[in-house]
Amino acid sequence: EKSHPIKAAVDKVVDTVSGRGERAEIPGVPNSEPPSLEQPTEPREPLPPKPDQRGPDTFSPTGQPTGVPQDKVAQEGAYLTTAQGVRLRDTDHSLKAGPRGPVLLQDHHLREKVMHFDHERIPERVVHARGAGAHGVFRSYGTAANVTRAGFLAEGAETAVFVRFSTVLGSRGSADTVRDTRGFATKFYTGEGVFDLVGNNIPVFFIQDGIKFPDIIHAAKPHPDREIPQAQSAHDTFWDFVSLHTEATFHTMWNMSDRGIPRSYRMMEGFGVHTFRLVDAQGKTTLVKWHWKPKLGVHSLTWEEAQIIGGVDPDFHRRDLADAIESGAFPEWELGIQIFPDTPDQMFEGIDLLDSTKIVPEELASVQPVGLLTLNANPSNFFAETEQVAFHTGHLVPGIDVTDDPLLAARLFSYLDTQITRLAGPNFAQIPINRPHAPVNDMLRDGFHQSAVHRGVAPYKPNSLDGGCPFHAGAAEGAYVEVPLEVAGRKVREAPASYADHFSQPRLFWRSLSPVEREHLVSAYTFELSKCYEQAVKERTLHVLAEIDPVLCEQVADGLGLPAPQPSQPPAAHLPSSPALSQVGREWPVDGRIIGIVADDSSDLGVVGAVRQAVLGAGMTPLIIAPKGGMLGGSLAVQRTFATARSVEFDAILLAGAPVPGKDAYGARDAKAGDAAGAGVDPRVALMVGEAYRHAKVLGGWGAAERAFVQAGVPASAAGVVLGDDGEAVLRDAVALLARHRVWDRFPPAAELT
Ligand code: HDD
Repeated sequence: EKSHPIKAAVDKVVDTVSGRGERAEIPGVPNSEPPSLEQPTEPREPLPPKPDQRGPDTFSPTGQPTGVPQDKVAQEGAYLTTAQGVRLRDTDHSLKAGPRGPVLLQDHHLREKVMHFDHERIPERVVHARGAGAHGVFRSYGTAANVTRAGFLAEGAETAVFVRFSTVLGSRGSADTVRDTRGFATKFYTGEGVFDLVGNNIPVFFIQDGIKFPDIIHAAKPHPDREIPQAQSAHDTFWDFVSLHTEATFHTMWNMSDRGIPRSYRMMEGFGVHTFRLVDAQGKTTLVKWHWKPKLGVHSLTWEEAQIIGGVDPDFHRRDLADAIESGAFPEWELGIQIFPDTPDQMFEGIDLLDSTKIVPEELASVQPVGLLTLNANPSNFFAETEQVAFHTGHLVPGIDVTDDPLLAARLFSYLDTQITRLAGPNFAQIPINRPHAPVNDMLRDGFHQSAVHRGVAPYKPNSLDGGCPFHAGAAEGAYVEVPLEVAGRKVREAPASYADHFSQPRLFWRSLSPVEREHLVSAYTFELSKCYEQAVKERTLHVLAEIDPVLCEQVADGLGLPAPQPSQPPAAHLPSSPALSQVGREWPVDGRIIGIVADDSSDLGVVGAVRQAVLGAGMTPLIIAPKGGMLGGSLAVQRTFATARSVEFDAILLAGAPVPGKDAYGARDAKAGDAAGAGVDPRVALMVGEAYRHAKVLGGWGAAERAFVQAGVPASAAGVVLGDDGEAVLRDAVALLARHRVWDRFPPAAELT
């Protein structure tokens, strides 16, 4: 009987995978018996566990590990087994009464397999559901040792860390490049217990009091009736809330600025937002704000680019982080602190340090570096690590304490509480990624998912039956001791008078941005409000903008086709600015940037190869883009084809000539003959170059590239278009421009914004 070609192919794969005929006979199971899969499949080598992925050790009252083999959590031995460790012979067929008969209820393997699958999902985080994580190390400079006794900030201390970056609003499967705040949460596995710094890439928050958190999130999440839009603030309920609740103005402004659409997690600042209290060995206290400063600088996408990526590569930030780490371009941030005296009023230069909607400009209190974070390993398993990691603002170590910021107070409750639902019980600290790297000897017992095997009979204090163990530690033994502050006050539901100022810092921000950043801000407000249906919401937001700056308000009003309202009082004449708030105008390392090199058979492949090497030599990633896959000219590997490449993937694009239309390009045969050579440029290359031009990216080329640019509508004389005869010289000039991220001079902003 002649076998169908597809069946023959499947049988071949099955034979290869199962190693049919090469294995010893299983006792009592003749190999010849149908059905066809008589042999166990050949499993791959189990992955070695990471050193920090140990299962929970438990400690006896004397502090000795109990020796329970907790590493035996999964993937031991070569054979497929049930969850009970029983080896399986077949996992592809249910147990049936005959090949076409009914499935038998006694099929315990079927029931176990499907039961477990049915329960594979856990609730996503109520906010920050979409994220990406990485392991790393934090090396302390010791410069904070005079203000805190935290051991991990002592000179030369090295601490393992896990960082999770996230968006706030979207669901777990939403796109990375939406306009949103980004989470920047760091777990330090210190020798004195876990310290979590649960921050964002924006230094202020929407609300001053945590009791408003459900309100802002309900307003910003998709509408409850249709559950749209996903991962967006561009809708009525968000703007309804923030225009009525004007303490959100400053955070909203950061979101509308380029900070809301980062180029990469590697190119974002991070902020602890609240003021924290540090304590030194003598008990002296200091107030601080935490800052993460990226070594690669702060860079953003353009809004059109961000939207295109949302469709073309929704995993853009996740991929970027993992690729960079895998290629050895380890992202780094310096941790810094702004230091303020711990005065009774907890104010600094007139700024209320307990108000998380305010910054302290860096010009008033410089950020002092205290250590270096390096992310150097990707997670081995997304669910086990990135999904199950549980951060908490109350995970503090000796030397770090909280302040009375009412926003922080709610967080100190919320982060523990939410894990009970998300991780289904109180024992989430035993999940490997959450385990401290310090010995644990608590008196917490039992509960869902308890995996520690505790010893002793007296999980209470005082006790005599376990010899009084475990013992209390004093400060000398590294105990966490709260700062003994005086607390007094009337019991009221009120905010202090200083919290009423909602506009002075938005004004400072507007004044501190460069003209091109102001233009982006205007466009973002205009875009978002144009997406709202309610006229009253748009008009109310314009009133808020009028309080910030008349030009901002007029420009947005113009875009909406509405009149610009007047501010409630005339704008102050001389307002300060904070140059540190602007993210453009400086030069930064180009490590890990992606350079697309477009080439075809007509290109000089020797030059292309040399440019490719030079890109690698500069610590960047070259991707060759050609009409089809495989090898170009038999020697140069192609990474992207005209069909799979899109401009948004590249930080700069170089043309090695003028690629003619590939035969698979729609409309290729109709492409207009461009010039005397009689060849138009491939429409996909034209789209790529045109987009990169609009997104203010560096473009370069040699050979016939100029013709391709002109045919793509890109003026060859435009700023940031580098042309020449020598490919390597073109690359050098392009890299010099890339150090400034984008060629903003290409599109000078309107005179009103300068
Ligand atoms: Fe929050 C998650 C950051 C205010 C309640 N928050 C969460 C994460 C980050 C932040 C980065 C994700 C952590 C991770 O990757 O697992 N949140 C902030 C910052 C805030 C802030 C910087 C203000 C300064 N958060 C805030 C308030 C509340 C919460 C006021 C509640 C009253 N946040 C939560 C939460 C989450 C969370 C519901 C969801 C998942 C989780 O905690 O573990 O508890």
